[in-house]
Amino acid sequence: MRNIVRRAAILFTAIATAGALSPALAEDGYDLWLRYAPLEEASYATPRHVMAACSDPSATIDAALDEIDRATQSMLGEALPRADTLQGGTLVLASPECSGMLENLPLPSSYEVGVDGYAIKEIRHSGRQITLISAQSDIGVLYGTFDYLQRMARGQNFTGVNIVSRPKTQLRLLNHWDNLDRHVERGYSGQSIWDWHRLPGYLDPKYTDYARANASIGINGVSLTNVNADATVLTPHYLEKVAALADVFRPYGIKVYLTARFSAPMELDGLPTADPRDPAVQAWWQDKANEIYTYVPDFGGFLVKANSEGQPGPQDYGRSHAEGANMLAAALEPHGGNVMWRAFVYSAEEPEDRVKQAYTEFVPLDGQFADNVLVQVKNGPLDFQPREPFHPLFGAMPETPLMMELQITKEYLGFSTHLAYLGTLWEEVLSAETHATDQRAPVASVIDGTAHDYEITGMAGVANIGSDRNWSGSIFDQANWYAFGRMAWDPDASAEAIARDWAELTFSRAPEVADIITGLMMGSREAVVNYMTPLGLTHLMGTGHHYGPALWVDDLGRADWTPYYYHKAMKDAVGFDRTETGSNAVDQYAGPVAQKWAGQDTVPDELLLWFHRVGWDHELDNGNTVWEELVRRYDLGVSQVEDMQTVWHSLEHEVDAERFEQVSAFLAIQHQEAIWWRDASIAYWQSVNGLPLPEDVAAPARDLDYYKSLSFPNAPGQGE
Ligand code: BDP
Repeated sequence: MRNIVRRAAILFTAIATAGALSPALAEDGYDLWLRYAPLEEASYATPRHVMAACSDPSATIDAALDEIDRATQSMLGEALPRADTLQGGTLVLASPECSGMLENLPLPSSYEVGVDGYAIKEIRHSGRQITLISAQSDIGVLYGTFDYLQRMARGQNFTGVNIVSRPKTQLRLLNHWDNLDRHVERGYSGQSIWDWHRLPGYLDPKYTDYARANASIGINGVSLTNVNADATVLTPHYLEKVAALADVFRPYGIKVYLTARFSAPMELDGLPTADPRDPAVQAWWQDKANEIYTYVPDFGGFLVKANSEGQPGPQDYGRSHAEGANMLAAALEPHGGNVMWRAFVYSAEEPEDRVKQAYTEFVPLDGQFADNVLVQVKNGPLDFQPREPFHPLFGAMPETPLMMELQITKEYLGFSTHLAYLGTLWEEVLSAETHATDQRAPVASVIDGTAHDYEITGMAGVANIGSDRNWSGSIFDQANWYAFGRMAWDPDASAEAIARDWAELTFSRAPEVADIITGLMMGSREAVVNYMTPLGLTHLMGTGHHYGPALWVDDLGRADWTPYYYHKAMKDAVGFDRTETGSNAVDQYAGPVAQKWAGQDTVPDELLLWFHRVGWDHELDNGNTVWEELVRRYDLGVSQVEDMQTVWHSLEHEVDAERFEQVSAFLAIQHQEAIWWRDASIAYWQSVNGLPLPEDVAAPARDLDYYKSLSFPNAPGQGE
């Protein structure tokens, strides 16, 4: 971070000495990373014409051609002319579906690109130099087109280009937690973009732009409704609306999915039970699936939250998750649909340790799920915290395809105002070694199916999209949507490379600007961890809305909803003992991982208080006591935000005023709230441990009672 501050200072001086630069045009963020900013020079083998290798292009090829028009118009000043015959310098789109116009084009094999990957190559064909975007399907061509245009927007030189890209997962989904009344659970960017009331009559053009944005990063599925589901969406009145959205998304390769409320047969048709073993219930779901497919012939399937946080499920009838999932799977199977059954469960009775529950409930079911079921597992065992270890289910269910669920919306990382790039959080989890097989087996290899030879694979991200003009509530939150798509396509992708691509597309391809923005993003999540939950602390947020610090709360409906449950701070010690002497949750990990994390001296400091209960005077490797280090990290978090502000301000003349001002204002909010977190946390810990602050450390601005007295009944995004 210091480095970036230095680089930013240099840039600032350079700009000041160069005199005033022309102010960038005002932008409101609507165009996302698809701004296609004008290119100053066109020295990179820019094509002169475009042509699809088919006389009767599909809607998907049309979408690709439209995108090329739009992008080249914007970047080059005029849209590439369409060619009818092959000429030198033509950009050609081709697939087995889009063929017939040109003989013998060298299409990539399905071994190279799978069903929806692509190749972008400069080749000689019939004596002419052309650039060929080709695939095994039209969707692959569309993905290749988006990649090509984004590379052009980043100023890439295409001479001799030879790119082959193949997604490593099959199902790449956004999960919207959107209610039918347009409230978005954990949404911080306005209302739901699905305007159910005006659908199907009015198709907001935004739906098409949403589909374009998703296709541009390879997302191929959208679950439209909240996991805390409303059965109403399964009624004909709503299915018509769902079908209208599916029609808009189809050319972009996006399937729709719905959340299925397990008790729907009772709620919609008065069945006396929703027991998955009851033939009438099974028949109800079969009929319902058949009906849905009459509206949406390529319907993707159901996403289900069952027996979790009060949602109905098979356990209400003494049946297992597998029995519940398999009943829905059987209804979808004739149509080719899938069930995504969530593993975010914790029992109604209070367990000894909530983070153990999913593993305890699901591992015994390994091998019992139908072939078209995926179990969808959050990245960590608790709940999308700023830092958690990876979920112990990854690597522990070799017979059951596991999808990873990430949270793009920042429920626990500062809503839409805190700048926190989540690419680094996801990379940390995906690259974590599970030791699930004898080979190297990072979590990514479980997700892409290679560790256990899964036949279906996928990744889901809880969307951060709403009706705000900039889609995600803040400009930098768009990067999290973008990074999710890129990592779902390639779970081994580098968070830094993704951040750089996004920064170039979203702000500027000038290397010094992109460098600075990338640096800002790369350190941002750790700053949040430092001022909110350092050293493996977790779940310290305000009750219900999860806004701001509430470390002191210890008396809610159930203990495992309270912050106190997670830190258990007392005069002599702090932290949750998850070793043998405590809940032994650490034992759910494979041997080498468990061993490392079970030792107070071998666990990384970042996870210390997640796995261990230690004295405040416990000494860390750097010589600090836990208390000294906690305080140091809070201060570090605050100063990291200050650095982010300095860095951002250095870009004032490089970024258009509208986006510059919004980011500046949000960083100021983040700074205030980082101080709030620091002060409230320190005030609380001191009330428990009675320890003095290390020398030269500022005391909290207010007393603990003040922080406790704050209340935010209208904080956005609240749950049910
Ligand atoms: C928690 C959210 C809650 C969700 C739940 C879930 O606070 O709103 O319903 O996760 O994933 O993080 O089901």
